[in-house]
Amino acid sequence: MEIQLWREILTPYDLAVRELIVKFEHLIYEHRSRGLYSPIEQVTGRVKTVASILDKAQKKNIPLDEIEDRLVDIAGVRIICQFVEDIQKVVEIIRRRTDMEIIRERDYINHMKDSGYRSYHIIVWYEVQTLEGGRRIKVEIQIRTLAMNFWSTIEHSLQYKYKKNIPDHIREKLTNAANAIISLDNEMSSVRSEIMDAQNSSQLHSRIVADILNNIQNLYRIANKREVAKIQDEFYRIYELNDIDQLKRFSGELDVIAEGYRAQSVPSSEADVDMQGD
Ligand code: 0O2
Repeated sequence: MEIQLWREILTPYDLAVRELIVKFEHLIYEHRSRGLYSPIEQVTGRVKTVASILDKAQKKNIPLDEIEDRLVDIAGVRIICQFVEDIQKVVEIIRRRTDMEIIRERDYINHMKDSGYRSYHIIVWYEVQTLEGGRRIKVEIQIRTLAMNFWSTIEHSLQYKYKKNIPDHIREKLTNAANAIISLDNEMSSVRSEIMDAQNSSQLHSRIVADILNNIQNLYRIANKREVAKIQDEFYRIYELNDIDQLKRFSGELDVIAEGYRAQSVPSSEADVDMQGD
């Protein structure tokens, strides 16, 4: 058998994981920057350690030179959602993407494993560019709720501690906890729209405040300092009212003032540009 240079073998997997994290995080950003609720809450990823690869190959009787063909989770990305309903939304997003091709899906949400494990798994082909050209990499994407992730993280650590032979009394507690997680996710789903509204308005609030402060900062450079100080005092007064409609109104008025100053300062700068162009 050829000598296996693990660092070289794993480099494209590392690239795939890092690229996919950026792409899924960008989806969060796209949703939030448009004021939309993001079905993705967090994204993490990892390349399996060599020890874990060797363990799994041994357990599944996979010859070392077939590892890359037969192990599908050397590269793993985990997408965490707030609500069970979000999982299917993320699955749809992945199905629509053209930069990953689905090899297979496993629904451990509706078909919980005997251990109590719940998660949605999608194995995809994903292409990375390396010095040798394009390489198609298999990546396992696990999609689950925050609560499911909490359970599986704890259970995974216990599996590691007890070398997969978790004592019965602990197994029983884990089963109880898995049932509690189902109830917790169901309870959260029943107040999903209220929670989403609360989060959306909190994001909207932060965006309006950021816009106002940005306008004040810009005005500070071009407007009369006393007028800007008055605007800032007015902002703090309205902020304390804790009323989003008042903040929106103030932000709109400030936009008009800022636009007025911008309009005043444009002719000279445009003239500068025109002169430079001549
Ligand atoms: P690690 O350490 O997380 O990498 P397959 O050949 O694909 O049919 P496989 O790989 O066992 O067989 O597929 P499966 O069952 O879909 O599991 C893939 C991964 O899901 C596991 O990878 C775990 O990360 C997770 N998983 C599956 N079952 C359980 C479970 O009962 N508890 C926990 N905590 N996680 C689970 P690895 O390589 O086993 O582990």
